[in-house]
Amino acid sequence: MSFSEDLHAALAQRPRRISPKYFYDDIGSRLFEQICELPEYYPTCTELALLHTHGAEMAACIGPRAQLVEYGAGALRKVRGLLDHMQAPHAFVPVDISGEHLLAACADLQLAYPALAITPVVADFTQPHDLPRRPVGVRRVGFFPGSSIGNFSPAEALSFLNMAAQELRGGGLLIGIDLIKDPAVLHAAYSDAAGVTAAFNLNLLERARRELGAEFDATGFAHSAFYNAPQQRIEMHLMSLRQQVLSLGDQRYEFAAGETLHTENSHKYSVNGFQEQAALAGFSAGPVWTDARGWFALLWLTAPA
Ligand code: AVJ
Repeated sequence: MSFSEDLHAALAQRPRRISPKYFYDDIGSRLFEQICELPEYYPTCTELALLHTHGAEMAACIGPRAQLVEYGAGALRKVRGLLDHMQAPHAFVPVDISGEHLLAACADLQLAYPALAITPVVADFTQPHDLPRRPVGVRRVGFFPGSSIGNFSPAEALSFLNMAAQELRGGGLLIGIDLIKDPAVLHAAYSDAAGVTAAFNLNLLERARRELGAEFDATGFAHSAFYNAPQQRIEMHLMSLRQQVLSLGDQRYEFAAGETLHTENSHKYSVNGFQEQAALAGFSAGPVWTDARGWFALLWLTAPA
């Protein structure tokens, strides 16, 4: 499905919702990198600190001669905390949907690690994809940082874990998850004072204007982010501030005042809860690294044999 097809489908259904993967055009990817620098957005700095402090222990779990597969590679900053300690890595295989961004990040990484074999794969890792073959004696290990798995519903998370369990058979998975915490902390992180998250959310509509010629009044939509406690997730919406029409192609989509386009879920987990999900896919729980505040965790999961 293309952005155009998915956006039409999103606008035609009720409630209206679209995949957060459409946030990440060039401008959106840059806005996300700005989010990662925000004082309120704790996941990135917390996870980087964990990788920095415990990278050697994590690399010990990964083991020698590993083919390290990163799912949804962004700027490739985090993997450095592992590469600095990995013993004779066989290859690094970042998989990302945004080809240009991926290749630029790989070029940067190669400068810092000239001896490393980097084999980028441009693909949507939630769909069937090919990876470079794994020679005998090479362990394949997954790296899924950033709590990106939080974008999936629990059912989608399980199908990702099932796919990963097959792909990483005999190896393991190092995964970052955002932990359940005071909603006030979450609200600040997803509605930052500088308005960067709002711009990131609204960029979805701006992207539709740029790429698809959508017509609408940008001042008619507001960023809304809140913690849905029973569902254990942050929800982001674009909320129409008044009755208005958004035109896309030859369709006119009417919004009532207060109506929303649901753009993202970001699920929060407990360590135990996540380990139980992973066990359903055949992973067994290993070491867990978490910060002193208990806000974020990196989990080692051993893949089935
Ligand atoms: C990239 C999905 C991990 O859920 O925190 C950040 C995306 N959205 N601020 C997250 C995001 C708004 C982020 N993930």
